[in-house]
Amino acid sequence: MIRELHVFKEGKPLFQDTIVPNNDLDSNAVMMLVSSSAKKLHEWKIDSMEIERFRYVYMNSHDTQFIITMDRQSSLSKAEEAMMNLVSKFMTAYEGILESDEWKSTDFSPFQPSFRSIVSKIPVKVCLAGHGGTGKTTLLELATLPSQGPPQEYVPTFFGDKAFLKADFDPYVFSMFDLGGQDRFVQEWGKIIRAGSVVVIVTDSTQENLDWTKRVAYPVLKAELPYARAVAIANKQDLPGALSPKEVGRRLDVPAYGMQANRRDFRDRWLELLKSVVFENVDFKIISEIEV
Ligand SMILES: Nc1nc2c(ncn2[C@@H]2O[C@H](COP(=O)(O)OP(=O)(O)OP(=O)(O)O)[C@@H](O)[C@H]2O)c(=O)[nH]1
Ligand SMILES: [Mg+2]
Repeated sequence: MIRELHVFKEGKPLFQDTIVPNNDLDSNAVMMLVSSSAKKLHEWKIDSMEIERFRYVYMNSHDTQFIITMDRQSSLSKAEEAMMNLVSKFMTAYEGILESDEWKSTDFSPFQPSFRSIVSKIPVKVCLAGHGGTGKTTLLELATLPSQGPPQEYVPTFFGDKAFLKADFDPYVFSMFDLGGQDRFVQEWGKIIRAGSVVVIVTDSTQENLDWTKRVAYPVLKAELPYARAVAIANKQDLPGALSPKEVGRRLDVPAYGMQANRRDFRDRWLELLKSVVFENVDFKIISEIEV
């Protein structure tokens, strides 16, 4: 997932678009560092550096530095492709201006829609992880097949499934990966979740299931996606004895949100939660920082 674009020339910011801000780092200091490296690159060469859970992809063209901020683990090759695409669009529009002094007085903000349309082409990868029968496929269908209503029967998912989700998430489109949660499929998760930005840990809010999640799912997630964001779903809140979302969150060390995935009227809540996690407007946890 691409989060920001910064463009600099002679140390001056020409253009900036922040879709999801980076609140963890001192952005100005990072931009100074990255743009000074970008300046040394040959024309059309791309390089990148990683800091904590972010990756900065940068390029130099016409003595102008372009810097994309992305999630560290999302696809580098797709971000590089986006970079080539956006620099070529930028040059098509502004090459003449950059080659004279005119750039000093030019407003580059009309470039924003072009940048955002490039961002839209890379789906944000969201993974649904959890044990068999907790409600992952139910959640996937609740989000993506609203007219059918969520399924009521349990049909175990083999290996994994995937669906696109387009809603009020502009400029992002989500690619939802529904993992098979039976024990025999968990060893395959690594292949499926690569390049994920967000992991939704689905539980049925029972102690037994939380124990499984910590024992079986956590090691895979920590090994494969340490820099991804995680939230937990305390599903099946209607069943007697269900632990409260707060208690589920405490026991998993990941913020948990209550849900009843088999009920159509929970769709809005579910979509709103997904959106808030991607835009970082609710509490989440970075997987490597989970402490249980
Ligand atoms: N009572 C109750 N049942 C639910 C709820 N959410 C889902 N279910 C049911 O629980 C079962 C879960 O099925 P799935 O969503 O297919 O489970 P899954 O997590 O995809 O399982 P695997 O594919 O094996 O990993 C279905 O029968 C759902 O109808 C809920 O909030 N309350
Ligand atoms: Mg399933």
